[in-house]
This record gives sequence, structure tokens and C-alpha cells, in this order.
Amino acid sequence: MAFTISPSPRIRRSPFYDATVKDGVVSFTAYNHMLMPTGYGDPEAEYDRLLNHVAMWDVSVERQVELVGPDAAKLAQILTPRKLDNLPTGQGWYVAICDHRGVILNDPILLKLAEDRFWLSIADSDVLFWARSIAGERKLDVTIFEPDVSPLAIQGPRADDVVGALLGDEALKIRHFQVREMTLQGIPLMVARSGWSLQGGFEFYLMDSSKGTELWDLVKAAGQPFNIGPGNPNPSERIESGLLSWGGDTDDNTNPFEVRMGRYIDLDAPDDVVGIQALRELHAAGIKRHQLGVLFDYTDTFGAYDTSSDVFVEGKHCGVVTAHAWSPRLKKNIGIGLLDISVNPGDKVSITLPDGRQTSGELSKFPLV
Ligand code: THG
Repeated sequence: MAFTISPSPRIRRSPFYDATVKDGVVSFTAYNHMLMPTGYGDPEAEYDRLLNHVAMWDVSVERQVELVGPDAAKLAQILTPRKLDNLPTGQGWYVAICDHRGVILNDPILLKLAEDRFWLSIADSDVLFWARSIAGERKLDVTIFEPDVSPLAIQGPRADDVVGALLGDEALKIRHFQVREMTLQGIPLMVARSGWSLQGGFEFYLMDSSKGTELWDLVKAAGQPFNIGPGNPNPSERIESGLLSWGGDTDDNTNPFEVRMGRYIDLDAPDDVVGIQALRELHAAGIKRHQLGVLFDYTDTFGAYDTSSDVFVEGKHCGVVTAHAWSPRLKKNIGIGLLDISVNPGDKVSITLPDGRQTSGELSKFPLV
């Protein structure tokens, strides 16, 4: 199958688009109405850079929803069932956004930039509409918009070397999920220690989309001594690490307790938080599904699937595998299962792959390595 994507203002390009094309991007997905690179033609090398060297990822699809004004803090709290009283300025927290049913609508990083200014660094759903409508209905005095901000992730064990070379020790003092405004040769950035892997690293939130290629080239040059190369949020590493992919691992009924986000939910959050009453009830009733890793016996390398696999124990359907990948470290196919609460780590399961093939596997806790 060979096709092109028709140009459209609905499928936006990243400020790093030209640079990623020059560096050999071979595939994209769509995320937050933008093109997002998903590969540069050598998956094993891209995984190896992330685990053993350093990788640079165009993740400008992690769009920001800015809340600014007298009621910005109030709105941030209404949107998330994690108590924000102790969130310091300059800090990010991983949060859930839930609807009135307690169903997860998004799992952003909430960054507090000032007492009256926040960014929701969102996963793939339209939080802007949700936030604006809730602010309007609750009569809050807050401005909500998508700013010109595009993250570039630098991930892997040598990320500190690259960021230190670019920005000096000031940047290396930034702690986990903290964010600080800095400039790199006149390019305005928010610099954070974060990223969608457990290999460590930074995200540079570029605040001027006209400087995408310039920033990409500076990071690439500083990373040369450390074997930097292009990559993307890595499906194998994120399944090994058990990082949630909203919209892939979740469905239209998934609540935070089912997908290991219970530790980010405060049941004593204020009563005006959207979904808090439902979350209290869901918590009291107990979950019926939970998320576990799946280690497949099938050893041919998986391709990517765009649908889930069905999982059975002794002939009985007990859930689905929502994401599949080859793990070069484990030399196994691995997956993320959303499974009946009755099944447990160590259980043997039968699996029907999306293409109909039958295989078997074993369930595991996260992380898988
Ligand atoms: N960075 C930024 N924005 C983002 C993402 C990101 N927006 C979309 C998406 N990723 C949001 N989802 C997640 C999911 C998991 C994590 C970060 C963002 C994550 N989780 C760790 C864990 O679960 O172990 C640590 C959580 C914590 O320390 O609180 O890192 O990647 N800018």
C-alpha cells in the first residue's frame, strides 16, 4: 500500500517537520490533529539509542492548553481529581482529566508556570473545548487557548550530557517534572526534566515555531559525541515500562483505577471537581478490570496492529491486549492487557491476534524488565 496524505489545515505540521524529513522520517501517525513521526527506518537502532545513548523526538503533538487569569488555578482544580494545593510554581504533575462518569478523557502533565498561569500538556483528545466549556458554564474568569509551544524530547542515558553541553549546569539542576524558562542562542524555551520513557531525559518546549529547524540542528550537533539520532515515543520501551497511552490503552469506559492511575486521584478533592463523586463511587465499588503486561510465546516479531487482541483463560474471554510490540531486551513480543480483575500476574492465557493467529502467553506486573 502506497499513498500520500492530502494537505489540509486539519492535519497540522510540526515546526520540526522539515528537519525530520531531512533526517529520514519514514512514517507518521496523527495525534492532536497533527502529523507525528513514528519511525526513521531502523527500529532496533532507534530503541538502542534510547536505552544506551540518546534520542531526539519531535513530540510537538503534545499540545499545550494554556489557562491564564484570575480563575486559572480554580479551573485547573475543577478539571482534575488530584489536589493541587501543594503544586509549586515551576513544577509539573501527571494528572487525569475525567468526565462526570469518572471516565478518563486525557492524562496530561499539568505545569504550573505562575499562580495564575498553567499549561495542560495533553494526550490525544480535545481538552481545549472541554476546558473552555466548563470554564464558561462555571462562570470563571480565565482565558484558554493553544499557545505556540512545541515540545522536543531528548531521552536516554546521555540526555544530561547533551543538555549540559547546550544549556550548562543550570539546566541540569532541574528536578523530575520541574520546568524552567531558558533561552538557547536566542530561542525561547521551557526546559523540563520529563518525557515519555523511563530512560530519563528532558523536554524542550519550543516557544517560537519559526525556530524549529534551528533548535533541531543545535540539539543534533550537541548530541553528536553521544551518538544522538532521531526517534519517537518508543512503543517497545513504553510497554516494558508500563507507560499509559490514552486512547490506545483506554476505551470509552476506562476509569483511572483500572489503568494504575489511582495514585494520582485524591478522593477528598473538592466536591466541585468534575467526576469526583463518580470516582468516589467507582473506588468504593472496586474495579472490574486491571492493566497487566502480557509476555507472548509467539516469537516472530510483531508488526504494529491497529486493533486489539482477545485474551482467554480456559476458553473464557477475559479481556484484550491494547498494544503490542517486540521487546529487543526481552527477546519477546510484549503487550499491555486490559483484563478482568480475576486474572493475575503469572496466569497463562490464550490470545487471538488481530490477524486471527492463535498464540499463548503469560501475564506480568509492570515494569516488564
Ligand atoms: N510529555 C509532555 N506531554 C505529554 C506527554 C509527555 N502529553 C501527552 C502524554 N505524554 C501524557 N501522558 C503521560 C503518561 C505518562 C507519563 C507522562 C505523560 C509519565 N509517567 C511516569 C509513570 O507513570 O511512571 C511518571 C509519572 C510521575 O512521575 O508522576 O512519565 O511525555 N510534555
